[in-house]
Amino acid sequence: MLALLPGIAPAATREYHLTLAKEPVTISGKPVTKITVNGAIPGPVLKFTEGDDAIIHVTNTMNEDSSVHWHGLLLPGFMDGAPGFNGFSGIKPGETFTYRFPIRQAGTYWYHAHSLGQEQEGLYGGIVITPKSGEPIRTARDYVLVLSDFSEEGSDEILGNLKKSSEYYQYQRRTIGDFLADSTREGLHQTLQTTAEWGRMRMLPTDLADVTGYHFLVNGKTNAQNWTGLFKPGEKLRLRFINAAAMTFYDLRIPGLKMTIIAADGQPVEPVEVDEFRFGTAETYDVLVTPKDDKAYTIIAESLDREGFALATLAPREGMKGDIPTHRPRAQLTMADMNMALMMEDDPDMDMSDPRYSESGWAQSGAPEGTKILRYEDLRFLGQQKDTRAPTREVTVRLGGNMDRYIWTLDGKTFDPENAVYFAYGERVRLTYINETMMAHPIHLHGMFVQLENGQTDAKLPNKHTVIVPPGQTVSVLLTADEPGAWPFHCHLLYHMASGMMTTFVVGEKGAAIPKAAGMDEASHHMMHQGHEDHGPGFVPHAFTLEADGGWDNRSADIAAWDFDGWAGGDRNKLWLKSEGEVMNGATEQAELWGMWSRNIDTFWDAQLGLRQDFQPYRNSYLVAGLNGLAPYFIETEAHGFIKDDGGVSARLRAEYEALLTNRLVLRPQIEVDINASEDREEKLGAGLTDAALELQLRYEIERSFAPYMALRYHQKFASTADFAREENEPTTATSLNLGIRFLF
Ligand SMILES: [Cu+2]
Repeated sequence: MLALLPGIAPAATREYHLTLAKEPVTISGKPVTKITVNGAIPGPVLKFTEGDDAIIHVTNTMNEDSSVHWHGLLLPGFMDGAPGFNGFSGIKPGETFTYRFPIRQAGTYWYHAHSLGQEQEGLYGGIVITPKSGEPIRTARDYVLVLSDFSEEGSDEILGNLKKSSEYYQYQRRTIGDFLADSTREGLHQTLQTTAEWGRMRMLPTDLADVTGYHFLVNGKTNAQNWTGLFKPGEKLRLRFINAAAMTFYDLRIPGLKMTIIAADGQPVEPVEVDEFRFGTAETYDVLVTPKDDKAYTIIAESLDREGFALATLAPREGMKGDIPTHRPRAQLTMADMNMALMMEDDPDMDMSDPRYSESGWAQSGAPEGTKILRYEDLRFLGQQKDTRAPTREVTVRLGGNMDRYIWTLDGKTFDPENAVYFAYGERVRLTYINETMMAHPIHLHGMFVQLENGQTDAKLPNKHTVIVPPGQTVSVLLTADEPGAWPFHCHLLYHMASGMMTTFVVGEKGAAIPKAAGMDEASHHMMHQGHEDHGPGFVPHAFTLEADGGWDNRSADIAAWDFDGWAGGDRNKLWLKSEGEVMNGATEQAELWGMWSRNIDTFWDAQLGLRQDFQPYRNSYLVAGLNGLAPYFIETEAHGFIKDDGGVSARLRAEYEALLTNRLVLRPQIEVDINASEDREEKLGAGLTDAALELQLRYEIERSFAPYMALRYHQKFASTADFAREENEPTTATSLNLGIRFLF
């Protein structure tokens, strides 16, 4: 009977088999080993009809644990596919896991790995669900466009590099030249003031993307391979855009075509006509277009940092190509993008009437005047929201980060499976996201939609599974907590999540009291402790620099020197190793080795405790305690106190600054000062300031990991330390010029 009614499909069982494998692919031209789903990147588009029973068998042929998460789908927690949550512990090597869940919704969604960096490696694909009563909008053709960012580097390598330096991939930072250009344009005073403002906050105005070097793909195809969707002029097409990129925001447009947005994050919205929309990582948009001319139209998705395009074509015939765009200017963040509350805390006398506080740089897409760009405020739910209750409770989530260490936090904390936010079943809650960082974060909640408070009336608030929170801004959403389970809540930028920007939302069972953190019930405790080890990186992050050089001093002695410095360990606890020394005319003049335990105590600071062993000029052991971190104005600072084995007390301060002449040519002044509490006859050191060393290093970063440099060094002994030297007929000052190589590994 049902089958006879046009457009109504009977409930059915839809079964899919997905095979996950590691194999060589040559997407960018260079063969690299990546993860495929059924032999391809992306995996197949899974199609369902609302009301179907989905059965998806996922076979993991890789030699590491894996998982598939169904992004945006309403389903039982155990089927959500995030290891460590709801008792799901991932899919072991060689195993097949069968996901079974009823399809309770319609729209465009996607799936991806929720294990380490496997999503970036290729484990993603689209999901299209037809409404039970058929598509209400008839279109001649229906295309799925999965946008992604493909890297030849492995995801572990990318995360490792970001941990070494958050600027590892950034070659568009502000240089001395930019500063001079701004000074000429805006005046030195204002430019200095702006630069000082950024420096005090220890933030960069060019921080649009953490990772570069991507090839942007549409349905797995590069721009040269040009994915093409065919049409006959005058036909209405539905384009289902899925942003499956690991780290990329796009500005998306199709010059010559108006786009009518009919769904956001799979959920229907009242049609809104735009020329362009900003496309956050993990979001989806369904748009209608009606190309009228017999020509090729280019679909242009330009990455926010203007590093590249994901391009595709709509054409009446295969093999056609539309106009290829040139890059728009890169947006530059302004002080208006900074978190005002934080800034006021920092400087209560700040003049807020300054025009520099009013125009967001992040919002600038560089589109020509008159372009209609989708704003979140334009989104209106199609129909009426069922739950329009006012929230009875507010939960604030602060989005934080530390670019110096590449740690990302929610409420100041990195992911801890012991921590969760608890909700009673059916509770209506306002979630307020306060972005205290200079990056936009696409905040995603599993298992439930939130209603974005975008200024529309309660019944018209759009449903979202992923909400972009722009730099320095506050965004609020409403949540009806009606899906019991332990749901991941995280930033959908892959390396932000991997660096801590995740927590758990626990929704209690119907009729149960709101679970409390202290008295967490056994079930959710069990839910949260299954296999959470999956969330750490699969390697030990580390960053070591070795500078080794040789040269001549002012008495034409041959000098060689080394400086080895770095750490291995987690975000909180690190093992820090240091060694420096100097060889003059073949004899070791100075050599020391430090080993310290380093513990993060504040956003920008580590406390350190350990031992220092000197081998030359005197063999001595010291107990070391001190601080290491980033002071305001980006001054890398170290302060250590020493207690020698004979009880003598001394201290050393070191500060350095990096000025960019260009993005690869770096000038680094450095100062080091030694202080002794009392005279030390054995080491020929006086009390007070004993010596100071100044160094000016100019290096060229061919790569971050390999940089030749030139260093001019000046060393001076002071007061009675200088007297000791004079007694021994030794010089009290020394100057040297050295050439060397700096390695970062
Ligand atoms: Cu983020």
